[in-house]
Amino acid sequence: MTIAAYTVTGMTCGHCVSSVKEDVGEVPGVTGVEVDLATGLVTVRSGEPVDPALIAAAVREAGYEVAGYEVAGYEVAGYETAGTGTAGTGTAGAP
Ligand SMILES: [Cu+2]
Repeated sequence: MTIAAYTVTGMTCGHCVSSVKEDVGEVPGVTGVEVDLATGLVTVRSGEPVDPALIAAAVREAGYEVAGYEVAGYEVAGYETAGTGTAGTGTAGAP
């Protein structure tokens, strides 16, 4: 399983969270989406790595922007990662 953490900007309320969850959840291969409204962190679980461009497109479709992302705790080239946290260590949410 792959866990990727995306930093999404522009979300302000529960409706925003729902929109992002819905659109990102429709990306092929995605098995789970968790959103932390306070931090803008969107945790995406998938069986195999999903092209970040597809996630970014889904986020944009929902009306928001991806500011950065990390896969399994390390920074990935292509987006400027906001912050240096270590999301993706498997602690986001109980099974
Ligand atoms: Cu909202």
